[in-house]
Amino acid sequence: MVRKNIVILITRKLPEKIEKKLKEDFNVLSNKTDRKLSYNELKKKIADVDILIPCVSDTIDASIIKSGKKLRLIANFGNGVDNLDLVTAKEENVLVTNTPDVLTEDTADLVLTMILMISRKVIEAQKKLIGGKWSGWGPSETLGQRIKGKNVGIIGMGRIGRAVANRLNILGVNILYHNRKRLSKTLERVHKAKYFDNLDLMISKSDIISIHCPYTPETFHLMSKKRLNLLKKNCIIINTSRGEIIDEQALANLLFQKKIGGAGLDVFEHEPEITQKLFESNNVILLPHISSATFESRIAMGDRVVKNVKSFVNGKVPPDLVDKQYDE
Ligand code: 8YV
Repeated sequence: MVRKNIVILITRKLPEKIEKKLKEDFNVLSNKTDRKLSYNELKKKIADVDILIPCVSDTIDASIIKSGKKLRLIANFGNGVDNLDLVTAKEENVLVTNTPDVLTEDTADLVLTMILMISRKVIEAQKKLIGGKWSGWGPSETLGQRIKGKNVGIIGMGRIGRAVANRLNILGVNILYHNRKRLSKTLERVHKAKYFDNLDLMISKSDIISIHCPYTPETFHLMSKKRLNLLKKNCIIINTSRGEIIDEQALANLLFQKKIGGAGLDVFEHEPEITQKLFESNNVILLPHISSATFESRIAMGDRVVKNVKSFVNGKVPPDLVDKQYDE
């Protein structure tokens, strides 16, 4: 159904195929250069917009939402919604949708990649070789850690946490998990996962920790300086969720002083800024927020956005209404 009176603002350049689908039916304001809109640009542009399609790089706060006098739907291109002021959206009768499910497997793949690479010090080993510092095989050269039999603590056992557990089960590790709600007995059996109500206890037992909870006011610095000090000497910490969940400065200090085994970080507390000490630490993988960066995932995320927009315009409840989620 063509509804050219409906104005949609897409803040970043989405896959061509996705933008085309929206342009066929609606009046779309797109961002051809993909340059991130400044706060003021966004505030100005949103004035005549009915539907906003933002990304994780846009902060949609109360003032922006209130500037959207006609705004009725925020169809986030992404799973996490910490970039949006959900309370104000609700107060202003603006519905919010996201793109769950479709980036789960790709994110879990990246987690596994980092766990394996860090455990076996792949980056360090390659640096040595490329840097011309390899003088040949030695019995104690670049020794890593065996994965099999290790304890992996998963914080947040929602879709992504469980997809990570599935992959790790094949490697013969022990899965420990902490979650707001305990999983059903059946799911615990499927994932061979042991529940820890006490996060500190789980952390102190884990050889590897992977973070998969959403960023909310409750999870800000969940991995505080105090908690980070509970990590085992060789512990590896992986974060593909949100940087704000870890006290980045405290983590960087531990890594720099070699008090833990390593870290794989795809997200940072003040993106795109990164704590300098992380660059100077050994056995870290630092990635520019690429956990869902596959062609397949971006198209699937876009399709989810289109579905949410179209059902909203057709007067139906959008399938990925955020209000109905977040109870895992
Ligand atoms: C996406 C993410 O790339 O979906 C999320 O929550 O963090 C990322 O993997 C990003 O959100 C796109 O807006």
